Amino acid sequence: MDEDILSPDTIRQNRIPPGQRVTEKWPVLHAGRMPNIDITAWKFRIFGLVKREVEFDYGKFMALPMVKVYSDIHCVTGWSKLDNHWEGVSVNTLRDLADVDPKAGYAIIHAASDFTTNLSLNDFFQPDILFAIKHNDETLTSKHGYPVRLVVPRLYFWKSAKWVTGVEFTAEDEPGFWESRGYHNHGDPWKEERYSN
Ligand SMILES: Nc1nc2c(c(=O)[nH]1)N[C@H]1C(S)=C(S)[C@@H](COP(=O)(O)O)O[C@H]1N2
Ligand SMILES: [Mo]
Repeated sequence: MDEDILSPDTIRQNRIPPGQRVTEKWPVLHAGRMPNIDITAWKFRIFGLVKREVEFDYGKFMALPMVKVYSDIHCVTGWSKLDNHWEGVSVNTLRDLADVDPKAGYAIIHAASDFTTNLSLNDFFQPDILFAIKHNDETLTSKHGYPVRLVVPRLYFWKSAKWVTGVEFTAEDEPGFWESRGYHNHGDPWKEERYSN
């Protein structure tokens, strides 16, 4: 197992961004109903501007090298949950497997029920970002994104897509589900990039 990766927010003197309150609980938030995932049919696909399209079934995804990340959660609705231990597949592992085209500028994350979220590649290829399978040593529960969720510690938690089905690399930005419904396109909690104007 790799060493723990510390998300930079966890070593700040003040770990609470403006306008946030700490909760010990872990609220559940998503649009629509919780999807029913059939793990035998589950696929994770890397496509778009890549030199090699890659598709994993559950067994192949679970056999990828795993990293552990320690990070904080900041939800745009005002709660922050500190001290999360995640385990999963680093974005850097996927980048190497798919051989991302230099023309790509954005990662569009696809999830169950046509949910998407968008990240510039500068925001996406960070060492503390992972496709998590475990939280605090336990397999993710369905309500928190089983089998695989993205975790983007440095941006508001809506970018951390649950029930991920793949990553598409694109040249143009494509605002996702929440980004096209009034949330900020970027979402830095330290700058309170909550809503678009
Ligand atoms: N697939 C999917 N992922 C999603 C969402 C969603 O609606 N669908 N909502 C986002 C939002 S707004 C938040 S705050 C977090 C909540 O994650 P949690 O329920 O594990 O706390 O999931 C994010 N990921
Ligand atoms: Mo949210």
